[in-house]
Amino acid sequence: GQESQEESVTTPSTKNPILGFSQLGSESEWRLANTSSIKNSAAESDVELNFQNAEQSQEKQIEAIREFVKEKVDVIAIAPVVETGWEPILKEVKQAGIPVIIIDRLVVVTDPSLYVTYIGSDFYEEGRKAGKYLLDKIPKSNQSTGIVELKGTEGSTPSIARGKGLRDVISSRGDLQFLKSENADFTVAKGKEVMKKFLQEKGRDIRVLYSHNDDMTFGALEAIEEYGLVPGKDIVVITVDGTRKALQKMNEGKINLVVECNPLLGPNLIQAVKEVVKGSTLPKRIVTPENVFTQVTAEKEIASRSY
Ligand code: GYE
Repeated sequence: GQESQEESVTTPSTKNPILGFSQLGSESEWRLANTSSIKNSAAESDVELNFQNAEQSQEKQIEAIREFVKEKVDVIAIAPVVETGWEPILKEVKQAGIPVIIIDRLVVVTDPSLYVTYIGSDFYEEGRKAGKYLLDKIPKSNQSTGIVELKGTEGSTPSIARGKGLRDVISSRGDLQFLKSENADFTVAKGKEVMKKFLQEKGRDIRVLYSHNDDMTFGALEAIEEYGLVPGKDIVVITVDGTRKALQKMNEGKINLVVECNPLLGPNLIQAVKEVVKGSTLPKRIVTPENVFTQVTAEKEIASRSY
């Protein structure tokens, strides 16, 4: 396809494009799958990848980006840990003339020319899907139904938008009530710790858990079982991501709904890098199509999941 066309054109430079990629961390199964996808896609292409893991620190991301500028990489990709605080460093990169691709989570900037494109999921829609399921699952009643929420990293796009999406859908249902909502950083350990606390405080009033990712859900499932309740029955469990392990837990009846969020962004990213290097104009937004899984549809998906 496009590659062979490219090869037939005689270009003076044979230098492979260098991509500096600042990954935000390694907090979850989703993140590990995302990292492998990007590394594998780069390895299969002529793009040379300079990969830096910031372990949840925006400062580290900014340092890595500055280093990429010094090394004069051809393209910089950033999976930003939080949404705000990027304008100054992105201006430095722009001044150096290096194009920026934002991937996975979004940055909030007033000047849209600070990045070329944003590749990632529609997190607001994911939240809406969770909300729609809840409307169907819990029939309107005079008695209120208690919801607890495990949010992801504070200030991160998926956490903000997943929370808002669900709320916007269920807002007209006064019987669906949030008892507790806290950040648990997208990790198993934090998910367990916070869910344990929720149970100590609210006990059996908790009828629904809305967890912003699978890892926090896995921790929460342990907390629920240790408390002596049955996840999936006593507490309706809704999770986001759709790792194989989550689909397996669904198969065991412990999760009621998995809202899919696709981590396999490597092919999209490498394609975008090639286009940018060629000088093509990219759409400002590249969205990944996604599904939901119920206990009925999860089973046949398990075998084919690569993450
Ligand atoms: O849902 C979660 C990860 O930014 C979409 O980050 C990503 C989220 C994903 O830690 O598991």
